Amino acid sequence: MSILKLAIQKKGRLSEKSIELINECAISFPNSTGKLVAKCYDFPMEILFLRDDDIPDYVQDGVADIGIVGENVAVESDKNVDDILKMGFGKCRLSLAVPRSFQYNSIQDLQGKSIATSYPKILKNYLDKHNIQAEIHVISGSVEIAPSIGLADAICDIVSTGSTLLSNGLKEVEQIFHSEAIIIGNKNLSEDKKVILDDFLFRLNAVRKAKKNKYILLNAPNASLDKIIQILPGIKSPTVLPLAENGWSSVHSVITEKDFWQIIQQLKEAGAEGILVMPIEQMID
Ligand code: PRT
Ligand code: ZN
Repeated sequence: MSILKLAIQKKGRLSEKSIELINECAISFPNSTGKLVAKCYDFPMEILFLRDDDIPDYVQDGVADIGIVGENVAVESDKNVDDILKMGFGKCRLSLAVPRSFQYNSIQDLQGKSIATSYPKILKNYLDKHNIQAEIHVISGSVEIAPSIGLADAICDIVSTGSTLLSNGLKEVEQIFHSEAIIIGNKNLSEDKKVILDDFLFRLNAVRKAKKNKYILLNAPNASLDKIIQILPGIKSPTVLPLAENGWSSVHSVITEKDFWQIIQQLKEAGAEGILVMPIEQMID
């Protein structure tokens, strides 16, 4: 019986969300800190806890079959692996930033300058595309302090809210790469492992789709039903059931989180009462 080996970040920004998603797929494992491997109780999968930078290498070599890692790390590592699925979390961007006093008008202003980064390959690729010759200083941490200690004129680093740049007197001038967590996979998975992977991906998709949607129940006077049904963009048409009280119905549907508040407001204006909104655990097509 095959076991699919999934590598996740041991400790860091992607760890918690990765574990949460696996658990939401009804897959559980002993989660004791300090462990390097955990066998899942109820699914033919083993979790390997690794430093994120090691994951692409291990997946390429087949030590792990699949891995959850930032696209920034996967692309920078330049390993021969498959991109399987974007996970929708761990979103960030890789940006160029310069000291606030730097008169920046265009990428041409970085011609001949020095840039500190932990992402030399992605940066070099971007600079080459724009015909910029710059000196790249590879440093592995605290890139944002490089300009203030005179190590570089600019930096290329991960930005999320921008507050790290701000507190180091830097301004973001170019966004060069957008990233989120992805699943990468070994290129030579056995047929057995592919079957397990498909099952895992099926569950993941159902969980992720469910997260984006809510189940909504409301009561409405029959006279308002047409209007209310038009507002609800459900998967199919909503379910309408008569209430014990004459002239009233209960309406059930699924709405996406995106337009949520706008739809609720419209429903209230159309006469809906007793609106209940509930999370959905899984959504299976
Ligand atoms: O120990 P290990 O090597 O496994 O972890 P790590 O320290 O290398 O990585 P970690 O946990 O910091 O990040 C893991 C992944 O999360 C990254 O590879 C990105 O894909 C993603 N991610 C999302 C981020 C951020 N957001 C982020 N904000 N990675 C890093 N940052 C850092 C950034 O380097 C900078 O120092 O946060 C700072 C900027 O944040 P803001 O909000 O101030 O802009
Ligand atoms: Zn790392």
